[in-house]
Amino acid sequence: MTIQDARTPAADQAERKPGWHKGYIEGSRPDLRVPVRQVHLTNGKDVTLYDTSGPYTDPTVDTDVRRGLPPLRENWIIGRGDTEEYAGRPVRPEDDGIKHTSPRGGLKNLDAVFPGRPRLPRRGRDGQAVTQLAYARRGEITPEMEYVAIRENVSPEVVREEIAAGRAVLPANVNHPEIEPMIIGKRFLVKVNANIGNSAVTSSIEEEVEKMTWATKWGADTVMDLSTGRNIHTTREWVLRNSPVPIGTVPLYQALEKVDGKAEELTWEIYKDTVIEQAEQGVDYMTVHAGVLLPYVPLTARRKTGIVSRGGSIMAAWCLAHHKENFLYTNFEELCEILATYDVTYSLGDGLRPGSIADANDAAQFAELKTLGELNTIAKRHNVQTMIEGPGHVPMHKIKENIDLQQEICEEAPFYTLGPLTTDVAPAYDHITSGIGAAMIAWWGTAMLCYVTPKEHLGLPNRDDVKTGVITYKIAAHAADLAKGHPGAQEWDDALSDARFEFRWEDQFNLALDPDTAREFHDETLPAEPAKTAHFCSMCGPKFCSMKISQDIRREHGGDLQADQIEAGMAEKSKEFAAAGNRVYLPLAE
Ligand code: IRN
Ligand code: FE2
Repeated sequence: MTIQDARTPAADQAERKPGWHKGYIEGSRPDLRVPVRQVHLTNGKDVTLYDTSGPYTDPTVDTDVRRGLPPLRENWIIGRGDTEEYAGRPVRPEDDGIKHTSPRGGLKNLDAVFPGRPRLPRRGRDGQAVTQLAYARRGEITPEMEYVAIRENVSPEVVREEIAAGRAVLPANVNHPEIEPMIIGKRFLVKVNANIGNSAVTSSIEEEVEKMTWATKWGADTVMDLSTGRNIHTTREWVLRNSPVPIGTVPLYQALEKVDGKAEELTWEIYKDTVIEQAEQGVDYMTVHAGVLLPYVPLTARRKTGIVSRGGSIMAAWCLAHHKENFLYTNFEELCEILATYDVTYSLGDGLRPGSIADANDAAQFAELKTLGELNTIAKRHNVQTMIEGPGHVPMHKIKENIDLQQEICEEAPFYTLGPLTTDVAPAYDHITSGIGAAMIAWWGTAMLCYVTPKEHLGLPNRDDVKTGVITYKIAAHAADLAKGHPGAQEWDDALSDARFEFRWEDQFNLALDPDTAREFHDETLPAEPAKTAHFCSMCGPKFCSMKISQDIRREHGGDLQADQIEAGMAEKSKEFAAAGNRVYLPLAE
């Protein structure tokens, strides 16, 4: 495997400074280059890590948020010859149905923002399904499939099979050519989604794009834009044109804005228009709360915390106001046809997920899951890629039942869960209460984890909360990858352990999920530069360090030690220890 180096100039490459840089693994065609994070260790070895940061970390790519990212997949999409450009429906500030206050968003601004990109939307020719699922079922390995195969270290045929069987999804709207393809399925690395948005006031393109790139910098595999309020269309356009990862949305939120927040005024037509508007823009997957059925609503009456899903409560309110069945359910087939022509992936929403430990695994939750199973079958009939959303708040002993039931009812479609939070008693620490549940459920087969930040239940996450949420979930995901034995997962741990054992501090930092914080913590107590190569850390001090003692023994007695030699070495160390006063912690000055 050859990895192209993105650094310039060439002289720098020869120098091989420790640290890391962006590299690319080339596939079967020159325009298929899979990004990786190449960590250069001080011992001359390289470690190759999965990279979600996009062209922003490639110094040879001149990124400009006002131009958008290069349309990486454009030639692949056009080359298939099954999509066409069409006039679409321009969304102007006056007719997107949302009351704007200045500065106005909409198409006018977009023309100014992305001048080089006349954006006539594409869709499947004659309404045909242009989905990765349709191709996989026909036996075709698309460039997108080859791309994720390289990323995941598996064969392209495995990717095709998993997609064809509906066990994996490759979210990639034909109108979102900028993304670096990724795959969600239990045979692959566990993925993490970060939610952004919720800002009432759109600040600037730079700030909106920054929220998304901040999450992908720390490892978010997808980002959901849950923005509400004014300039929603423009904000989403900025995010889409600059995102290297698939973007998800909940179209119901924007539809609700169009009727001034009055759920009972929602109609299928308004909803459908919103979905088409977002599909034209390039949204890769959409949460659809079609499983919240009228007869299920009373099942939540005696719950401790009722309906906690935003989308779920909107649809429940609509159902009760009209005493009619959920219009997302009754129009589901038509919705499938729309999604198939853009290759938008379903994320079937869990509108009745439990919002407390007491409500976990109750009748309402599992009734909805059964309906999601039916909808999954219908979606597949229309060649629409589908994943299933899951809870929520679930105590540890009730987690396994969730994934087992979902896998059975939904024919192994990828499960995408929000945590679950394993206890309700730790507001401000719900990234941890949920990280525990996330690690467990991912180990048992959940394909993607929706992050929870420390601000869950309390307020809007800031920059630090987003980072903490993503890192917490990367830990849960990687712990599951290890337990599942994903090819290559343990190499990362082994490289870090070696660096730790050999006191290669810089290598430890560069291999860490969060190098900045690791370095900062180390520097708090041992700031001097030589300390980074010193054979101790401040935890044990220079005279007492288990790793150092083991190394000393090895050095003195050679690598392959017999039991009695180890015994002897330990006895010697014991003597040294006693001579130094039998103190576990020695002051550094000694
Ligand atoms: C993930 C799993 N279950 C729910 N989610 C996420 O919650 C979903 O992907 C979306 O980001 C958000 C939707 O919340 P409501 O509308 O269900 O509360
Ligand atoms: Fe909650």
